[in-house]
Amino acid sequence: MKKGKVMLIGPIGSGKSTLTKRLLEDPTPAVKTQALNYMDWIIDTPGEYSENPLFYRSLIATALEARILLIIQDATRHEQFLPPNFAQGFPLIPIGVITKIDHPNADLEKAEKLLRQVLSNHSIYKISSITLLGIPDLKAALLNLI
Ligand SMILES: Nc1nc2c(ncn2[C@@H]2O[C@H](COP(=O)(O)OP(=O)(O)O)[C@@H](O)[C@H]2O)c(=O)[nH]1
Ligand SMILES: [Mg+2]
Repeated sequence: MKKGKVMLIGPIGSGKSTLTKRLLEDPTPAVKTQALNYMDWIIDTPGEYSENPLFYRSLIATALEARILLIIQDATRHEQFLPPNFAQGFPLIPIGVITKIDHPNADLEKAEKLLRQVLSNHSIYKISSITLLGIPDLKAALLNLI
């Protein structure tokens, strides 16, 4: 029996919807929406919710249905929108994911540093939704926890 869902948070364009498709092995392309998207055991949240503190209340309300908080960091981005230790505000298991590790501009060291600011010492997975590197490991870990 599943005890809760996996809620993805992260800025616009960080790869949340594409990762959702890969985890669910859904071959259809990810489309941009500004609404919460419930797909099987995953809740994909709009990037606006992570970029604008006015939406944090929505994230916290949505978290009631979740067990895992998956915090997405794009390996090609050099900024962190979320405030320090943001994960601590949620009664969920926080897990970090660095996306786009296949990208020529990926800076994994920088991405990990940015992610640690919000996640402290919790687990971080590194994945590519293009080459699928790291996806099976992440999926297995998540299914084991929910
Ligand atoms: N190179 C590369 N591009 C990716 C990866 N994941 C997503 N993208 C691209 O990044 C853009 C934003 O992805 P999307 O999943 O819509 O991000 P979201 O706004 O967080 O849902 C799209 O053009 C994707 O094709 C990845 O692992 N590697
Ligand atoms: Mg999306």
